[in-house]
Amino acid sequence: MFKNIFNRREQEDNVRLEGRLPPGQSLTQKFPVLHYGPVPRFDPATWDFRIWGEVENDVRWTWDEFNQLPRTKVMMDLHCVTRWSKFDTEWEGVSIKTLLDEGFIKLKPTAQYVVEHAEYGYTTNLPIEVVLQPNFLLATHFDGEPLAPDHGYPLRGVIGAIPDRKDLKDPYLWKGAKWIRSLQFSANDRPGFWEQAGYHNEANIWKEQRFGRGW
Ligand SMILES: Nc1nc2c(c(=O)[nH]1)N[C@H]1C(S)=C(S)[C@@H](COP(=O)(O)O)O[C@H]1N2
Ligand SMILES: [Mo]
Repeated sequence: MFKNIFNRREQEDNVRLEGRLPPGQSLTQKFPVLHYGPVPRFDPATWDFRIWGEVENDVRWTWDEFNQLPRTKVMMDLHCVTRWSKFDTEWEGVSIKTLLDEGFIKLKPTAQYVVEHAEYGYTTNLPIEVVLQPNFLLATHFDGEPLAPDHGYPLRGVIGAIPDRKDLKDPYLWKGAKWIRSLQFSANDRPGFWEQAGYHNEANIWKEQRFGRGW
């Protein structure tokens, strides 16, 4: 127990030296649960995932169909706007870039932004450029196991920072919707749940864009 506390400081010093600790963040060894509202129930018989909006063809996948899509693994550091960071987390799921490259979806040239829609109406928005980066995933698994219900089972958007990829845009974790049910491609930016509540629209972790409109 005490060993863990000292160990935490040591690990935090390490990631700071490696340039992986964004300003105002501190390392946690736990996996905090953070969301607004209740945890939804999952019914595989009625669950679907849709991609719609500025796309050539709307798609709708059942849970079985979703699980047959090509899969990707990525290691990322997670950064929550409430100042905890969790390092070296492993995610597995479906990459939007792969769906695009392999012809599972086709965008209209007007598609510029994306809205993630989750159960109970939670939404969050990102520019298309960011959801096509390797640090955004529609994730079914965390650290080799299916997501826990309160971390988004069966499917969540997740966005983190990949070490040594400072070329990518790195928003805070609220830009990954747990219990995600659809992706809407849009011609214009549509601020989501926290963004409308005053969180920063861009949410860049390195610039500490926590609050303030930014849009
Ligand atoms: N559906 C939904 N997704 C959500 C949220 C939420 O309130 N509802 N909160 C976001 C916030 S603020 C954070 S920090 C992360 C937390 O993910 P975790 O609970 O797995 O740590 O989920 C994000 N996704
Ligand atoms: Mo958060």
